[in-house]
Amino acid sequence: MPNQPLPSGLPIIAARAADSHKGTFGRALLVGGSVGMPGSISLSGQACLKGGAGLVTLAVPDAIINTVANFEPSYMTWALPTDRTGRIPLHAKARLNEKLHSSDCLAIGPGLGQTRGLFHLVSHLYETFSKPMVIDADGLNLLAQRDDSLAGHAGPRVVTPHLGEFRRLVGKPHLSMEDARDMAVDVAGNQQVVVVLKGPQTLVTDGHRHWHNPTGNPGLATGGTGDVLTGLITALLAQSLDVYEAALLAVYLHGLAADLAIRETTQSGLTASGLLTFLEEAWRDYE
Ligand code: NPW
Ligand code: AMP
Ligand code: MG
Repeated sequence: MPNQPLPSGLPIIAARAADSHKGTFGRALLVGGSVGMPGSISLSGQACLKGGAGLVTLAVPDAIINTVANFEPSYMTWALPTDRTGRIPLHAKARLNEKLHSSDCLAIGPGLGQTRGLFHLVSHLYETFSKPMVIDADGLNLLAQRDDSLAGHAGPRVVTPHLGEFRRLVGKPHLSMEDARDMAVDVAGNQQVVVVLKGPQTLVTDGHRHWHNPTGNPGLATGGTGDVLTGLITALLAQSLDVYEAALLAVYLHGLAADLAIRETTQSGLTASGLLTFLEEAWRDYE
């Protein structure tokens, strides 16, 4: 709740040094968006900026790049070198690799859509990108189509399913939230990933530790709030928090922003873009 003491166990972000510059706070690359869902990845990008990342680039399909760029001037946009099936043409692989090389962390999935080509892209990045990576939304739906959905990754990973996405990931369409919470701890431990199982009192677990988030409210039950969370986690990864700490603090701040927001907007009136505007106040409470 707002104006209450911070719970113990939250990671601390050090105050910015006077000689810091944008490179100090990391370069984040976020991949997503599609025709019909340009807003999702923009919400993630804006949250990533408000989460404090130094430089944010959104990699989006050519068809929506101008729309996405027009939403927010502070991030950069880059045309994802995919063909019409979502596959990366051979000649474009080097360009993508260069982009990945210059990024400190990666997020993939919000509004991405699901094609065979995108399945290959998500699998490839999951299996080869050695730096921290967040997988959300359609990124998770695509991973769920692999033989062993979360196995075989190349670096630190945060996955952020809601219950529907978690059911797909584990192949259990009727799993209850209670059973999903138990299973999320096992999955995190076995696959060495951080699982953020979203919902009321979102669970964050790495299999050894777990956190039941005290902030947040049903005002968050509206399209795009999960995309905001993805951007926030990515921002904290860019600032070198480890995957568990980044997920935990992002989930806490995201819920706190919602608690602060509904004092003005009401729960019914809260939107994902409205939520973004309360992230500043959440930071102020945290600091
Ligand atoms: P039901 O039927 O509602 O009871 P999907 P998605 C079930 C993009 N977006 N929370 C649910 O059950 C995302 O980034 C774009 C939620 C339903 O069967 C994705 O790329 C926006 N669902 C894409 O849309 C704003 C729960 O799961 C299914 C649940 C699809 O993402 C919106 C829904 O999951 C959105 O963010 C729970 N706790 N428990 C934009 N502005 O561009 C069970 N379900 O089909 O993956 O749909 O989450 O909307
Ligand atoms: P997504 O479904 O991916 O858009 O994510 C929804 C976000 O809103 C997650 O951070 C959820 O934890 C949060 N959320 C949704 N419903 C509730 C609720 N009833 N109470 C608290 N948080 C919620
Ligand atoms: Mg979502």
